[in-house]
Amino acid sequence: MNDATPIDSAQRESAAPTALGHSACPHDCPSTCALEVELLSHNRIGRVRGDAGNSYTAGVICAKVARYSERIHHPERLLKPLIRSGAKGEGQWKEASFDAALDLIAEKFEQAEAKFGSETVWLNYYAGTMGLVQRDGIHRLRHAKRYSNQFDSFCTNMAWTGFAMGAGTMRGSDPREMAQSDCVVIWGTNAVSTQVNVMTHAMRARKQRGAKIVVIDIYDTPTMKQADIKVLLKPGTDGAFACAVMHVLFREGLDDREYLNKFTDDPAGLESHLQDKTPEWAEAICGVPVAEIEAFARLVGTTKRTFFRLGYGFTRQRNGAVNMHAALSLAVCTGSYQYEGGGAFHSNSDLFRLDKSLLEGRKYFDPGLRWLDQSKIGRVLTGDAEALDGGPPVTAMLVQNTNPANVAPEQRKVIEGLKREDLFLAVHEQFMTDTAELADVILPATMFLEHDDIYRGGGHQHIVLGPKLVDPPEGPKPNHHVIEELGKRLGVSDRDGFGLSEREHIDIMLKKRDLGDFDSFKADKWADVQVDFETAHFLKGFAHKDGKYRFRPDWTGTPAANKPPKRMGPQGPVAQLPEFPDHVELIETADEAHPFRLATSPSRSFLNSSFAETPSSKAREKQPELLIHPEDAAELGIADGEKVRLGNSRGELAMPAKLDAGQRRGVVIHEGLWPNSAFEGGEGINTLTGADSCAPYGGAAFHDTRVWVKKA
Ligand SMILES: Nc1nc2c(c(=O)[nH]1)N[C@H]1C(S)=C(S)[C@@H](COP(=O)(O)OP(=O)(O)OC[C@H]3O[C@@H](n4cnc5c(=O)[nH]c(N)nc54)[C@H](O)[C@@H]3O)O[C@H]1N2
Ligand SMILES: Nc1nc2c(c(=O)[nH]1)N[C@H]1C(S)=C(S)[C@@H](COP(=O)(O)OP(=O)(O)OC[C@H]3O[C@@H](n4cnc5c(=O)[nH]c(N)nc54)[C@H](O)[C@@H]3O)O[C@H]1N2
Ligand code: SF4
Ligand SMILES: [Mo]
Repeated sequence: MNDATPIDSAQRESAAPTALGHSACPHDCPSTCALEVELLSHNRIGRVRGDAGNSYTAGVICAKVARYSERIHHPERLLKPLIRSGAKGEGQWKEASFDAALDLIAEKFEQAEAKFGSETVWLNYYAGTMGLVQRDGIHRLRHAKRYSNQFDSFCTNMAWTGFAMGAGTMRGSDPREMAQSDCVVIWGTNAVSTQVNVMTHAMRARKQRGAKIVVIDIYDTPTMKQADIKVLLKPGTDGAFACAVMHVLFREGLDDREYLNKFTDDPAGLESHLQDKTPEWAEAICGVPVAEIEAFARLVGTTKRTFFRLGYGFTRQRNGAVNMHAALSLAVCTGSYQYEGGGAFHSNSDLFRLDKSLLEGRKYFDPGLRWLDQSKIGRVLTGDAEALDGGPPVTAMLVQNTNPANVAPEQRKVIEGLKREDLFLAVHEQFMTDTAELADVILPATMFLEHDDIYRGGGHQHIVLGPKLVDPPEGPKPNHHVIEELGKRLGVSDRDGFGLSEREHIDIMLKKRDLGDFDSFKADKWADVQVDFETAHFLKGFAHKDGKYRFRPDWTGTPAANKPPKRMGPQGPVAQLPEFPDHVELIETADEAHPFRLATSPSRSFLNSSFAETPSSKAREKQPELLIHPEDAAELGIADGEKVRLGNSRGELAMPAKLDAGQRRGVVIHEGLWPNSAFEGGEGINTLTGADSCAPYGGAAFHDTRVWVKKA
């Protein structure tokens, strides 16, 4: 059965699973799992499972989504529009009708525009749902109204930039091929926690072929605990490690010279550049002993079918783009792309090619209007002239599908800005988040099973449909509804792209791509858009004009999804980027005043700031903690479980220490985006992280923060 069937009232009473619905996980996870949902009634769900018929999901999903009934039927879900009645953030609200709340938002937007011009309005959005219609439809209103543009920089910038600099595009070997590998290198992604399906395919290779699993990370993550070989780096040093490995490959003749001559720009130049990038040189930077560097080089140099699964985490450093490019260059050096089960993969985002121009109102897009960098929201809202890009102050906002008061760096500035008396803040949300608490108007939002949408799997190759399967409670409305209704009230509902339903937008995107339509997708559940082996493995050439991989990237000249618009120009300390793969000391290196390096890695049971409200996720994660090496703790006189303080120029926090020898000395780890209220003092982990741009195409370095730590 492919969709929800009508349920009679007798079945409704019994609460027994009566039907299965099919959907896609909407959360910002590269796995984008195909889901089977038990439908208990027209408005209640039971268990959620992975669809066994989908070749990537293969029947496996994470525990938090399996228990989605906890989230969708949560007693604290926002159900009524709320209008602030006390001071900002005080928690006093009066209820309103949805229409009255929309009227008020439109009125405030018009007033703000009359005073400061259209760019004073910021529609701030991101990745709460990854559905194309509900996530990206907000741009239709933005462009039609000539509101400020948003530069997206939270997530993909360094990773995609580094990869595209080398390969010229964002795709790679079919991730399902991992099962055909003899060695799977899981690099800078904590897949057990953040994209569990990587493990399904890697473990198949181990079981069926005796493949070795190598994990490269900065601490002993749940993924590293599963590894045959653990490579434990200091944060921000992957470039040094990759260079030394390539040095050994050249030194011992383990590079594939014939392949390099055919498919790469300058193998001789690379070899000579790597002359002094010895394992001894790298050990001093990255902490990995010479013998381990050499052993890893020999393993990947002699195992033809080595699959490099490159993650996001290791690129959340100020030198992240360089490190991604270095890791990819290593995969190219071995010639691994020539073999089934070999090559490198990061994301398939260039495979999908769904045309969103009507949905996003591209016709009205003006790149010359000012750009606001989402990571610099704190600077924008506190009047930093550079962050305001020469435009007026932001005095009216709709925040939809994101939680900047929690997830954005430089949190003190973000909160200070969101609390400004002269800022009108509307928030469209499912829960009372840190951001919603500061709103003037809150609109309740539907969840994915309550509206229609379509999803792309960045970590695989499926486009998956998520049709409406259950009725929402009385109150919440989809993002699409809010955008359409504001369009009417703000006088742009006659523009192209307005006036269509979610299904009509989905039909238009699918038809343009010859992929059928909403109804055929409802029967098929998904489409597999994988390209052929030779294309995926770049055996017809890499995606640069001359078909050659770039060991010498053109750091500001390569088109990539995240290239900042002309008006913004290249970002960060571009002049310091190296000619060839290298280690660049652009990171926040530890110093006497800040002897520790902090990474703020995702936790298994939260997804960014989502799921921090569900009972089973809360029970699993227990409390915010700081992982610290026992020898560091001993020096500071800190016992396990004891409260520590940590801080830097941006602020300070307190939390219990957890003694753990899983990382190198001088490295501390905090897992999870806990609500700010989970900390004493009410400030969250992003109080400590910085919003300065990474070179060359921007991005936030969430795992690259220097701090002091002391006993509280
Ligand atoms: N310290 C630190 N900070 C980080 C990171 C980190 O690793 N460390 N990771 C960064 C990364 S990679 C990312 S992508 C960002 C993500 O940051 P966000 O995009 O803000 O991500 P979420 O917390 O997943 O989702 C935000 C909100 O969207 C809401 N939401 C979900 N679905 C819908 C919907 O259909 N409609 C509406 N209106 N709302 C909805 C959820 O309830 C949630 O409160 O965070 C970044 N911040
Ligand atoms: N459970 C859960 N799943 C998630 C998320 C979540 O918050 N929770 N977030 C989702 C989102 S938005 C994204 S973008 C993806 C991200 O998923 P991943 O690609 O897995 O990226 P991260 O989780 O940020 O980091 C992965 C690992 O990189 C490590 N790391 C940090 N710095 C370095 C370094 O310099 N070198 C190396 N080698 N490793 C380093 C971190 O400690 C972490 O263990 O996950 C998605 N899935
Ligand atoms: S969060 Fe990731 S692993 Fe979990 S169901 Fe969604 S896509 Fe799959
Ligand atoms: Mo992300």
